[in-house]
Amino acid sequence: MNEEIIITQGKYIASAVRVDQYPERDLKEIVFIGRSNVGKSSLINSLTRIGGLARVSGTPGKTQTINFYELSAKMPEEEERRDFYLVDLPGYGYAKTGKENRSRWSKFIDEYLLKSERLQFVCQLIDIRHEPMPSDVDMFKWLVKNNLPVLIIATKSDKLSKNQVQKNIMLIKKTLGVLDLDVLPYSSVKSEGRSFLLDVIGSVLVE
Ligand SMILES: Nc1nc2c(ncn2[C@@H]2O[C@H](COP(=O)(O)OP(=O)(O)OP(=O)(O)O)[C@@H](O)[C@H]2O)c(=O)[nH]1
Ligand SMILES: [Mg+2]
Repeated sequence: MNEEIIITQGKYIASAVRVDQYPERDLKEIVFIGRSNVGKSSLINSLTRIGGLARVSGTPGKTQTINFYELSAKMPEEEERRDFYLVDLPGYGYAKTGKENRSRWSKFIDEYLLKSERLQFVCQLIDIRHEPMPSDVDMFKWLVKNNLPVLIIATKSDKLSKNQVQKNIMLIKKTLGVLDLDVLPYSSVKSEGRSFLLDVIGSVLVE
């Protein structure tokens, strides 16, 4: 059985640091958030299977604006495509040019997260290899406090054994303080977790 949604197109559409720069179409949005270097841009590329769509770098702080990608999805048993936006955010917990820049980033990120009426849910990415950092915990609590639906994605799962993946998922739940939280292991290299995430996206697109 293959009832998966299929991404038929993906293109970069806009970069924004202000509300008037957000793209015009009234499409549903799914946003990716996480520390610098956690793998947000890589995940967007793996999901769309368009290499180089979002720029990936070994240097933290690559993404510095809110970047919108417009995707088209072919749903099972539907002829027409459904368009939506994936939104890539700058990483938190890192600033190349010091404190001032860091606070400006978080302000326009907060503004986006709190004001976008198109936002369906937030994927918060956490590196599966390490215990969540204080900035991860702060961000998670802030999202919950502001009633934003969150899916925790534990990235770079290919770097650990199956056993370690399970152990570290427990550690993530404990550190975030929610033991019955859903945490999705994800590997952009091996596409692990991709079908699950596409299913979740598919379900919000048909709502
Ligand atoms: N092994 C492995 N490496 C990954 C994976 N995802 C990302 N990486 C690597 O991690 C580094 C950072 O990836 P990015 O996707 O640029 O991270 P980002 O979160 O967008 O970073 P910023 O834009 O700086 O916030 C790159 O060297 C990627 O190749 C993964 O699933 N597995
Ligand atoms: Mg990035």
